[in-house]
Amino acid sequence: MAIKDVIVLADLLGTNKKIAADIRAELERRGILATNLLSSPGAGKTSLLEQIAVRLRDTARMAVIEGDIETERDAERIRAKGVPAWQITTGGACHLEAKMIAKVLPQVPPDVEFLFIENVGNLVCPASYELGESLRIVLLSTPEGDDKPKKYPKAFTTSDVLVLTKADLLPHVPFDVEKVKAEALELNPRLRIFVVSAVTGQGVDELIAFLAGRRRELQAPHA
Ligand SMILES: Nc1nc2c(ncn2[C@@H]2O[C@H](COP(=O)(O)OP(=O)(O)O)[C@@H](O)[C@H]2O)c(=O)[nH]1
Ligand SMILES: [Mg+2]
Repeated sequence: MAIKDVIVLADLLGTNKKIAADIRAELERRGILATNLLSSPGAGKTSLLEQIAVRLRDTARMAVIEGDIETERDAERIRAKGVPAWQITTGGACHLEAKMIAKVLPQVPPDVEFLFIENVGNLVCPASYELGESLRIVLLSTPEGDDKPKKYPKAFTTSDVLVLTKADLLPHVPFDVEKVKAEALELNPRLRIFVVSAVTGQGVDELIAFLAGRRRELQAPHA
């Protein structure tokens, strides 16, 4: 990369970081836990959000911002579960940026408690762009293979939570859960790891309990 390109990229990331910091401060002040979901396409982000929606919607206010290159499809899936959702289409960009979130935020009702942001499916560039989230979740599905954390380290080193999805397929695919856990923790020892299935519902309640705990921490006075 030429030096001028490096400077432009550093500038872009710096501006993004500032906007993200403002969003984070505002959302945390309002007691909203914002979670950014990263994964390759098809790892099960929307399916997990659908599972969370049917469990949370009667007891808590949740909302979803969907990111995709094209189509309103994921937002429609979430709305079909009775949860408000806004679709951002990037028209080609491989990740969401904080300024895109800032545009949607005025539409998010003030009493929302959990705001989920589903990033564009991609394990690479979304890792470099903060969106103002308080929590970052990286998802890895069992059919993708157990070698991915070391191959795409930034998505794992910048996340707080690793969700291993499609656990119901474990009998059918070669995927060593213990190896993935060990390699992911080697990259990032503070990762919390959950094993879930959107088909059987395995692990979803545990993940929701963790998210609820993180939201309570947001509201607790800082020590
Ligand atoms: N067997 C199985 N399939 C799943 C699971 N979660 C998602 N899928 C399927 O994987 C495909 C992609 O899921 P989707 O949620 O759209 O992934 P996204 O692109 O990450 O949002 C769909 O065909 C889902 O039905 C799961 O836990 N088990
Ligand atoms: Mg999706």
